[in-house]
Amino acid sequence: MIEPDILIVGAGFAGLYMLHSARKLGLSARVIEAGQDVGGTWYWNRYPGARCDVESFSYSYSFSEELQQDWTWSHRYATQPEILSYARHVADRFDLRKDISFGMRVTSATWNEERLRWQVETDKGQSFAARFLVMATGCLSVPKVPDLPHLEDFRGQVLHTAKWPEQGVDFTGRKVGLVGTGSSAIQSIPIIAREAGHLTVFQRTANFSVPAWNAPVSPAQDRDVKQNYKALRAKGRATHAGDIADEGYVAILGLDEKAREAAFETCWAQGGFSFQYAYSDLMVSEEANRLAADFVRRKIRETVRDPKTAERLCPRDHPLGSKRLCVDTDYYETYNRPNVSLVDLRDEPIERFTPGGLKTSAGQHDFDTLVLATGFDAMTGALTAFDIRGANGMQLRDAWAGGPAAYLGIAVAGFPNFFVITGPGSPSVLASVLLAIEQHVEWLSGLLNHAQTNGIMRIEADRAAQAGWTKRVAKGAEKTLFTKGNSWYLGSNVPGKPRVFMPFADGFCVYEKICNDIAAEGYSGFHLARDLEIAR
Ligand code: N01
Repeated sequence: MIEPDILIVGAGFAGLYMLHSARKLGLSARVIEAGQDVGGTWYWNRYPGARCDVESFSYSYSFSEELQQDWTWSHRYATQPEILSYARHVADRFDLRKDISFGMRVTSATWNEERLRWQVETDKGQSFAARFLVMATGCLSVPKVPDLPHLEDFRGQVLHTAKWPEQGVDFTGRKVGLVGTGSSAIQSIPIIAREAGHLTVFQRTANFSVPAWNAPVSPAQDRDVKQNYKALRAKGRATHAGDIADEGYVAILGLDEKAREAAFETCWAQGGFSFQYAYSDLMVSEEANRLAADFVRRKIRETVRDPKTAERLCPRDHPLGSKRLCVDTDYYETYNRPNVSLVDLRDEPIERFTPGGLKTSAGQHDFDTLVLATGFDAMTGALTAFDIRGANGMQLRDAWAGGPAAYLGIAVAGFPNFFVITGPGSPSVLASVLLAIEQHVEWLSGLLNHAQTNGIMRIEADRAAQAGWTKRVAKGAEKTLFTKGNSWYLGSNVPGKPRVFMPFADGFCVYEKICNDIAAEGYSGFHLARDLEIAR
């Protein structure tokens, strides 16, 4: 039995930084990682075209000045292999690997009130008893294969974007069917189309996508960012999106038609999330959102030559941004290729899979390779995938049967000494995730340090404080248009999952201030107990 101070689940960016921070506190730590290497999401998501659609200068650690000065990003948006090399570099640079068990999965975690430790079992038979359990399992780490009728009848190769074979897939000459039009699909479709004999995209919901305009980082740009990193990072922390990109506060409804079109064109030309970050009313006013959505629909019609296909690609049933905005390179252009066709599953629903493809209400579609770009059981999937039993034997999945509740999105009432990095109820996926991770790890390190110095052995979120926080998160989301689309933010893609908007929508800067105030008040909303107090 190994008895570390902290057991961390996951060696993605959250787990790596948590390990590094635990060591700095003088705590012993062990990381359990199912993959054979570090990287988390970037280890598993190797599909063609996988790259980060948040800019590299934001999607990188800021905690080490030496690291950010030494590492050079090749492109505005880094590819999956480059981000994976970065994670490996971090692991080596800070000598993290020696405290990571690779190829091992946690199967259960049970709180032992007498020992004030988490008893953790793994699929390799190795047991751990840790004072603190930190879930660094990621928000998008449990791939979702939907219930597709008679999928088992299909005789060809079936691939999921989030479980891509390490050796890659050669699509040359193949007939490919691809289900989904979220970020993973929108990144992979243009690349697969270039290789495949034919690609048929099966779309259920048309999605909004804006151009990435990806480009190499020039030496001058690299120099400039490195000289100004400190200020840029501070700027990022002060924004709602937690991103170093400019965050405008222009109200779309405050602009006349000419100014509005010019503003949309400017954002379009900048590319990426600036289109969402630029406006103060985009996610709160239906009218403002419709104007922006109309602009994107016009761009789709200008790009896609076949008017019928263009119309199918125009999203109509949700506000722009309510399903996560996609950022692409040549996505809409790809539908001008003669070897690409689009099937709208709203017009012709899937009836069943067949040995050679699938049959919709309109007829048979043949393919020999199926790509499922069908997403994840987001935000809670990894936390409810195995048995986590807190005080009184309560299971986390039962505690969350009506939807997740976590104080600050980091701690759960009834689950002492248990913490979630970027959990539901924190900005997480609505912020630049690397910064969201850093903020959580640093805040938690402050709490653990407080516990160390004050002899605190047991930390638990107060139930009433948690209920208040959950209400606040829901209220924040209700003020926005985020709740108006069927998205994984709401768990809509998982049948039976309670419809709860999971991220904190009021903004990263707002959230960080609340966390800091709570720390300054001596961690209000937490029960902090010394060993002796518990014994009494
Ligand atoms: O998954 P998704 P994803 N029949 O859930 C469709 C992050 N990410 O892997 O919308 C037919 O967005 C589903 O249709 P619908 C990013 O945060 C980041 O693409 O439910 N279709 C949808 O079109 C992203 O948002 C990067 O109607 C079915 C698609 O499958 C998140 O991961 C890159 C279906 C799933 O889209 C998830 O993206 C990639 C069915 N039964 C991903 N079931 C970066 O660059 C599902 N679909 C950082």
